[in-house]
Amino acid sequence: MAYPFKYHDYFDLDALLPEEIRMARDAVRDWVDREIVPTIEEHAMDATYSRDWMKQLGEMGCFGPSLSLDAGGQGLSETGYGVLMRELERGDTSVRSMASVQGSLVMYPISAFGSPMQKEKYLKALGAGDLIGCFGLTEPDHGSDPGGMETRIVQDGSGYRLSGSKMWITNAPIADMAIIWAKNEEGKIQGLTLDMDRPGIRVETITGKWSLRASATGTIYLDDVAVTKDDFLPGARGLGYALKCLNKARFGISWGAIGAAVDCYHTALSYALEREQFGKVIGSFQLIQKKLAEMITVIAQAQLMAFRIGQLADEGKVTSAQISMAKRSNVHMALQVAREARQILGAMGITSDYSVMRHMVNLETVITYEGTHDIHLLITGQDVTGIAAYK
Ligand code: TGC
Ligand code: FAD
Repeated sequence: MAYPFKYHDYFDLDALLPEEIRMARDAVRDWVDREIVPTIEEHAMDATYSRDWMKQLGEMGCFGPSLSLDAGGQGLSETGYGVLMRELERGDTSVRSMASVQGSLVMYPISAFGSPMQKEKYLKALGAGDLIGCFGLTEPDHGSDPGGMETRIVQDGSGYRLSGSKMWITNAPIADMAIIWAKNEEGKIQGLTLDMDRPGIRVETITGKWSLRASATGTIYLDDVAVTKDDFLPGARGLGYALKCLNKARFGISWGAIGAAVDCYHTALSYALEREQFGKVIGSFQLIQKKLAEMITVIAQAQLMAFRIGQLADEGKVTSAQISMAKRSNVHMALQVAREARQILGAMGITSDYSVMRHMVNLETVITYEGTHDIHLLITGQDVTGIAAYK
């Protein structure tokens, strides 16, 4: 095994992967170890990122890996997509977020709901990382309830005008184009593609984040932006189409969170086997072993859930409720593992000498974006009772 210690796969699930996915996994693993691990603490401390990451992620096929080659993807399975997100998030959630947004929230809707012109214009360039996309659904007053959005498309002669604002948008400050969701005059939600250099678009970077510090997050202000029917995603009319994109990204997150958890576990295990107190390594104390044993148990459970939803997705059978359960459960698991790992490291756990505090604060975003922990619980509640308790 190439990584006998660093990568923890208790039930040897990766042995079930076909060779092409293991090769893609190894390429991404090596890149994370080479490019991300040595620089990420400094980027996170300084709230910076490297634009080169986008191009390099494109070269490795990390954007929409399960989309077809024609659609800018790699033609891998959905499981393959999950594996790559897991590898990226072992480095940092910010990097996995870049890939989630570009592949699942920008390329996927264009490939599934776009016009031939939109596909031609954007897909290959996005897949290669030559263009950067973002996805604007959330608004200042509408997060969990995107159906209440206030961004509007109104007819203006032969064209239309788009007005409103989108907040908390990953990659907005560096994006060349956006997928924007807005209501038309009949109150129907419509998806659009929008080049960010259009007059009337202004982006403000959100500063002061303690989480996802190596990711650019912004607010997009849309002030009477001129759009035409050619900008509409012809196949995306209704909130359900935005939610279909979220299913793809949530699936990737349910795998990605495992990467963050594995890195925290690995760090804690290594530390516990070196750090001595009372004349012994702390890993010899029962309470530390209890923490480590419970951590690897919940990681293994999450890996099993991720593999199974991967299989279901590959068979075209996975439901959005199953994805919600996996997103909620695996992100919660990762946050618990990060918190336990931080305790094992004692005071060192709060420093940038180790990755755990960074993962821990990143996971505070992951448990909120793409549907909060409680919204996903209510989706499960609705799935099992048939009653929506969130409205
Ligand atoms: P509701 O009336 O239940 O549904 C509206 C229509 O959508 C259908 N639907 C779905 N379709 C596909 N996939 C899903 N997961 C779906 N869930 C619902 C539904 O059947 C209905 O269809 P139709 O034909 O009857 O019209 O909608 P609602 O307004 O009551 O809301 C339901 C709720 C609360 C579950 C939903 O709004 C929700 O999931 N809220 C959470 C919002 C969210 O996750 N936002 C994420 C923003 S993007 C982001 O965070 C990116 S971070 C990326 C990164 O950096 O990695
Ligand atoms: P709110 O919806 O205001 O929720 C606040 C609290 O109320 C939560 O605990 C929630 O669970 C609870 N709550 C809400 N409704 C109910 C209910 N019915 N029953 C019980 N409890 C409820 N969005 C995008 O569109 N694109 C992006 O690229 C993007 N990137 C993001 C990046 C970062 C770093 C962050 C932090 C967020 C990002 N988001 C993005 C936004 C994200 O999806 C929202 O923050 C999320 O959906 C929650 O919305 P909110 O923050 O407005 O919280």
